[in-house]
Amino acid sequence: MASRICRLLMIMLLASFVACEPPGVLPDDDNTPPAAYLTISPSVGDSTQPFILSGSRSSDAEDMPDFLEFRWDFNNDSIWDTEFESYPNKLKHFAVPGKYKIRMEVRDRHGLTDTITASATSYGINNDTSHFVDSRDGQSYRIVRMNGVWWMAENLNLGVMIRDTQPARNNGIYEKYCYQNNPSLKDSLGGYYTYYDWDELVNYDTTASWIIQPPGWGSPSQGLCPPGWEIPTRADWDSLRRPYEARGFSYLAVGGFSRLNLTYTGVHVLTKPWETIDHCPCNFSWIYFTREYVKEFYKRQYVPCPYVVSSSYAYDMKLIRFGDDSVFKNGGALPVRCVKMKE
Ligand SMILES: [Ca+2]
Ligand SMILES: [Ca+2]
Ligand SMILES: [Ca+2]
Repeated sequence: MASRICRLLMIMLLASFVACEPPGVLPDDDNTPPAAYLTISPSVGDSTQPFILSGSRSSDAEDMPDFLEFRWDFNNDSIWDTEFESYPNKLKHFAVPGKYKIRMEVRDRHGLTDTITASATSYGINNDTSHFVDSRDGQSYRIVRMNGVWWMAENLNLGVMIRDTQPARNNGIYEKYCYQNNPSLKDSLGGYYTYYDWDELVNYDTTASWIIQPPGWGSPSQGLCPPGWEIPTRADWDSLRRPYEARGFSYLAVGGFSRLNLTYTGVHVLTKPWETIDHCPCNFSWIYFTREYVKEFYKRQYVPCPYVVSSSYAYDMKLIRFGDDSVFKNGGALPVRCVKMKE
């Protein structure tokens, strides 16, 4: 009799367990693990940048997203750095520069889990900096190494200033223009060199170094750059830009962590007032000479036409043919950055 009562109690107890299970939840046997999905935005940033880590696109066949829980291992050392939480996002700073592998685990209501990793790169101030003295006139330039290439971190300032009503000439004198005919702005702006026939900048060298070459094949073109330095090619600008694209222009601009201090500038059109609206000396617009050739009709003959590299906005960097309206017709003057010749 006692054992019957006991069995009855057992059955009632089991029944109560079944009855207590919330409606809509499947028995464990039919449950499947969730699928982890992790995004990090941005994936590259500086050490002041908040990174958003988000598991919100994780899913589960049985559970609504709101029922999933997440925990985090911010340095992928297999030690969880948080408990399970229902909120799928984390905001994280990486104060020490480096590449971080982040691990996230998602758990459904039955305790099944899935993990995933993703990477974020945090960078700090570029300490690969130095100084360089131009042996021709003793001027010192700050230089920085970016992606293996040494760049001048100031605009070239070689030569004597001529007023902006006067074209540069092949007279054996290095000639430059200065913003508003004011040479005291060297520190921020340097010199401007005329494109008038491109010749002053290339120092009237119309010989072999200026023959048309496929991109990346051009022989070194010193032009007015210091000995051992050359006018950047498109490939140089690309190598500068691409690894840093996600960092935004602020990385390259004045005060940016690259210390390249790209500044300014716009184009100075000879005999016209300096542009102050679209091309103000400011941190958001700059145009520099670069060495890139396309054989095209220019000035009544087919010549290698150099391009200039420009940026106006955070992610925008483009090459413009100098004769385009956007750079103004009939020449003009532009600042120059030089890169160290590759060995
Ligand atoms: Ca599930
Ligand atoms: Ca950890
Ligand atoms: Ca000259």
